[in-house]
Amino acid sequence: MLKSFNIYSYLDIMFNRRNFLSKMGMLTAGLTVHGISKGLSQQKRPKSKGPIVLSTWDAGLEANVPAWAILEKGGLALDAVEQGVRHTEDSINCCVGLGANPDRDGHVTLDASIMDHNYNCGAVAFLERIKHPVSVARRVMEKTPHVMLVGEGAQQFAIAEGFTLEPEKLSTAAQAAYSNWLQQSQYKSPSINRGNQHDHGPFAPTRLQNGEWNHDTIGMLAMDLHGNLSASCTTSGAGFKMRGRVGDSPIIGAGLFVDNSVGACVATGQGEDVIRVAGASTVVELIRQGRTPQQACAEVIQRIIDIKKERSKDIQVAFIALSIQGGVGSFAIHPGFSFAYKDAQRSELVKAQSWFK
Ligand code: SD4
Repeated sequence: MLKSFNIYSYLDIMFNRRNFLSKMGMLTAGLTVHGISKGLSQQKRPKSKGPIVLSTWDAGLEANVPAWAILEKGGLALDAVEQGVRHTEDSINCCVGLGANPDRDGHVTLDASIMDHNYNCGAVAFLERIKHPVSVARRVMEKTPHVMLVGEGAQQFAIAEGFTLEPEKLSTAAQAAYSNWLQQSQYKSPSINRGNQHDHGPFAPTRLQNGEWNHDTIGMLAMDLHGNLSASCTTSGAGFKMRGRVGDSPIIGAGLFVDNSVGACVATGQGEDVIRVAGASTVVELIRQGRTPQQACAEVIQRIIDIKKERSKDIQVAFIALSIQGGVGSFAIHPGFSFAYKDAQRSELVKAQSWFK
């Protein structure tokens, strides 16, 4: 359940506790640049603050559960972020997995990515009829010399790896939404008005007929007991998008990025505007320069607003970030974005700060 508490105080408690460590991180990064330090791999890391898992939107609360089951047993962050978002890929919702809304030609096309603590990464885009794109992304990472496979080739690879080719059939909810959309059949990029109709911000959750929360793209960040970070992201992208459209989610450095010496970030919202600023990697680079995760997310959102100017009112973008010291941050353009946080003490939905109030 959403707890009513002040995001400033919540994040400040976390940041103040970790500010000292993050300054130390800045110092060692500087030394590394000048070749004086022993190198990051040999440096003594602060004791791990893990396990921690956080994920985007309200549905992240449920996705964190299977992720946590792995983390609390001392499992790998990589396994946690894969299993966590698979839970969302299995559910029927507007925006993740085969039950999601189709493109404007009526086909569900999926994008996903995953990255571990050793700069290993894998992604799939424009993938059809495969239930767990995040797991295909992991196979791309582990079994090919490549980082990304798309479309037919990604599907062929998935089948060769033993994934089932599912029938092409829209979920009941997606069929209804698509029929509704076809009445107008006007292509528009995802609009803030969609969410505002439900008073919950753009790309935002509404209740499905069965009472479950609907939601958007799921992105997940985890730190395991060993202090290693991983990230995952999976989505059907923008509902009723142009056929062939790929967003930020499968693009390493835009939708997701992990640098285990610094931190990790994942993005949600209008992918085109995340790609423009190399969103997730820019957030991580700012953390490297000494910003807290919160400051880094806010700064990249500000950059998007500076680029989009007036048009910022029509788009939503949000970032969540986790530093290697265990600091957490999030910032969105518009209100309505929440992320789900879990560690050994707490499991809660946190309302992100936003540029527009
Ligand atoms: C995309 N970033 O395809 C995804 C969509 C999303 O919240 O995250 N929506 O652009």
